[in-house]
Amino acid sequence: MKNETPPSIRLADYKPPAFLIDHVDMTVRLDGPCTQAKATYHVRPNPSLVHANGHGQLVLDADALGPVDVRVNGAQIEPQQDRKHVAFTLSTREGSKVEVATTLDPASNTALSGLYLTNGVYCTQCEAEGFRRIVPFLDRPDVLATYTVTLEAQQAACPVLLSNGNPSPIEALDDGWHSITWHDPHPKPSYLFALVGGHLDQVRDSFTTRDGREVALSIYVEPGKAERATFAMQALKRCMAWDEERFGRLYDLDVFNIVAVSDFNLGAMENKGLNIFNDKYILASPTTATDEDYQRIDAIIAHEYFHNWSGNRVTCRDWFQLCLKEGLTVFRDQEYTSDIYDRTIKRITDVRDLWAHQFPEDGGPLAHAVRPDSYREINNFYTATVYEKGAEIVRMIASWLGPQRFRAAMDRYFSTYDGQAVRLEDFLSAMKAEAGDLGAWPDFLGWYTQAGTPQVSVDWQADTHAGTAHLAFSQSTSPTPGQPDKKPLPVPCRLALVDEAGDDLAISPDHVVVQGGRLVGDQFLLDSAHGSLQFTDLPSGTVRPSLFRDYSAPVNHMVEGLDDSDRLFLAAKDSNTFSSWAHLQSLYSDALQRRYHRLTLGEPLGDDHALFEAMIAAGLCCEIDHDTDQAGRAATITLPSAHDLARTIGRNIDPLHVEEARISFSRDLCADRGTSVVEALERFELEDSGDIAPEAAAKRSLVLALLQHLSRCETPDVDDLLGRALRGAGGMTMRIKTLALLLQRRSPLADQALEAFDAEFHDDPLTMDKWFAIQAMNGTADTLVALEGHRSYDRENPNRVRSLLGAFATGNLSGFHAADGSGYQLMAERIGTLDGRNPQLAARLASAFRTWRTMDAARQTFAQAALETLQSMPNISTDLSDIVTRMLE
Ligand code: 0A1
Ligand code: ZN
Repeated sequence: MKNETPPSIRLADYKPPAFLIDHVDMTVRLDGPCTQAKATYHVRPNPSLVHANGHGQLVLDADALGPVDVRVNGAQIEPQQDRKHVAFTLSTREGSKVEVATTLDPASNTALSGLYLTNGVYCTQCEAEGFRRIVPFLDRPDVLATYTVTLEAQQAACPVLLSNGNPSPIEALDDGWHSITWHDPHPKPSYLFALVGGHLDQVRDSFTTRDGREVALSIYVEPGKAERATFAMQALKRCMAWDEERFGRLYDLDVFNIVAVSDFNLGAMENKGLNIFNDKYILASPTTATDEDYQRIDAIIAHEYFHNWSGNRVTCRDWFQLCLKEGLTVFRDQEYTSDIYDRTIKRITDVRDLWAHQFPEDGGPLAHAVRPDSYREINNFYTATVYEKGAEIVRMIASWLGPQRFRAAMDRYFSTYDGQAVRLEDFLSAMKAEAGDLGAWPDFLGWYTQAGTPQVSVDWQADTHAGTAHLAFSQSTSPTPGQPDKKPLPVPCRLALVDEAGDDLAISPDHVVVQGGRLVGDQFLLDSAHGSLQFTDLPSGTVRPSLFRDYSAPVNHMVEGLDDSDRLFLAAKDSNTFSSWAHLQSLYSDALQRRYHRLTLGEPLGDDHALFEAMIAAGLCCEIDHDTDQAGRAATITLPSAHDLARTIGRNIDPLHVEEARISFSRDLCADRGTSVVEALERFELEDSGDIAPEAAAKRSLVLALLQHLSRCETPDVDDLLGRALRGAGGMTMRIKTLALLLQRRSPLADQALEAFDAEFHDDPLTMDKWFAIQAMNGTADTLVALEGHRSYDRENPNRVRSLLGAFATGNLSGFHAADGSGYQLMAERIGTLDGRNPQLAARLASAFRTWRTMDAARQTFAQAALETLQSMPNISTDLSDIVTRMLE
């Protein structure tokens, strides 16, 4: 049977709704398979449209609903109903009261969109189009209504009943039932609706806003897990204070609730006043959570909280504008984490993530603009491009404006569009309005509408005798699906000229000739295909350029005219710590690529002695154990990831050689400078306090970065060292990471350590996810099959599935891309099965295939076969078919 490709929805076809719904009165009776949802809508014709005949069609969205009872102004009617719509005629002369009622079975909703049951708790997920799976509605973000929601349930089954807004007192009903009414005074789109009902433990606190309003804060977790939510509560209070201070944003309800659930398709959801979280991003204790887990909890709590303004108070007109809320909110959460942790490390981590996830997306078959102009399934656009590249664009705008102007522009944006559903153009117009004397406003919209990563080539030439230097820039972007022709974008390059002492030279505008762009402060804005800076009157001595400081634009840049010794100099001396990290990374990347190509040709790997020296100097110099910048040193000696290396190689890839290039580099580093590495480690005594404070975490990151290199040595004493580090682990970070290293080097100590972990944590699913993940990342398809039979595995829980199948497909280059096609085949089988149950999850897992055309020919044949098998499944979901089709096009 031939599958039909779902029709595309196009931005150009946007039409305002014919009717508006101002208020929703809703009653949900939570009663297992007989759950009832009833809603009354206060509907009026959209006054901004001309309604000719006195009546029009109200077409409500619906999805997977049974029969719907509809009444208009009290009278029952027979609507036209198909799988996706409920339609009927309404007066356009006056408002109408529309009542709808349906019966639902939340337990059978395995797609986790709409109203579903997770571990016995009723919960909802309505973004992007889940509300229509509860009741028929104008389920689009430009229909904003206030909501009054009454929840009824048996007191014994659902002592906790939550929805958006502020609560009225709970009321006892007959027969052990009770009810509560929540009222949300802030008009909101339906995707921000939420309800929760069940047995949950509560962690309480409070926050007083700057204007003196007391907000009751609660985090609800599954029974017995409250202790693990204390960090999350601290994080919540911290980010509420930060948003007041940094962006002047205050909270606007009497209560703020967070609920942690164990079945959730993504990270968390910003429903108004009732954030619902994947419990992975709430629950933490030092014995079960890693340093990264803690930081991610901080970041995600902040992200969802910040949406209260960037997303909820000012929302999106349509789903094409998704990055209006997501890119902006990621930028805000990045700024927050930079302030509370370490700004440079945060920038390095974010840039590494961008390179690892967004660059491959932008360079492959799933490439799309940050604001796409069409989509088949919106769920597939919650991507690194919309989120992370979207945040990079906001970062460019913020740094173009500078802190004061940007803050004024954000204030303007929030006050102008409060309570409205708007477009990116509106955001940009607020930014532009505060640009003051900065000159012509750059075409930042181009960054949102054009897909693909710009390649920027820079050529550096200096004449020391003449005291002149020349920087020539050119930019181009390769075609992406549906966008063959690309235009130049405004690319801000923050730069400095660095003298022999490592100091930045003061650049006087009188001594620079600028072409193809503008120089404003330390930013050169390249806004043409080609541009240049000609410097004169430079002081004597060697001068070198430091470019794209703090990664000032999300581009792939190559610099000609700087040799290895120049880059080593800059790595050691550049005063911009991000750039000095980036110089070393570019040297590692070149060395790894060289090794890769030699491996494919069977040639000797060569010598990277000078680079090893630099690495040791930067990463391990004196007093390392008392150094305050241990996290910086760890980042400095960490190699580009295998995926990043594969991306830079680009085509005809043999993943085994990619991995071997990295392994051999660490092995040779240890052969060359192993004594220094071991000595440095010995100074730490390998005792880990397990303390979660940032300084302790920084020390762990450095120890682990060193151990990562050492673990590639074949000498058996490395097993002892890793064994000692494992035994000395005071918390989960050292424990899981050293265990992963033992596993990676197939150490005889690994099995025993895995067993001990299993014995201790087998009934703690979130912690076991780590145990599954490290094995998935270091095993084969057979390993996965064996692990699927483990007592702690659950094929129906998204976190479990991601920890096993997701970790394998995205964290195990040679396993997923195995030469015999076994990785592809197993993944395709599992994705196919999963699709019937949870299409969003299946589609997300399938996107791991996106690099398939960069592999060697034999692997491509296997990958194509796997994808075609999926594509020909008779009942393939829209979600999965959209992803697979785009990958095969
Ligand atoms: N808006 C949320 C992300 C999110 C989107 C869709 C979901 O279900 C399909 C769930 C969460 C955020 O940015 O955090
Ligand atoms: Zn978000």
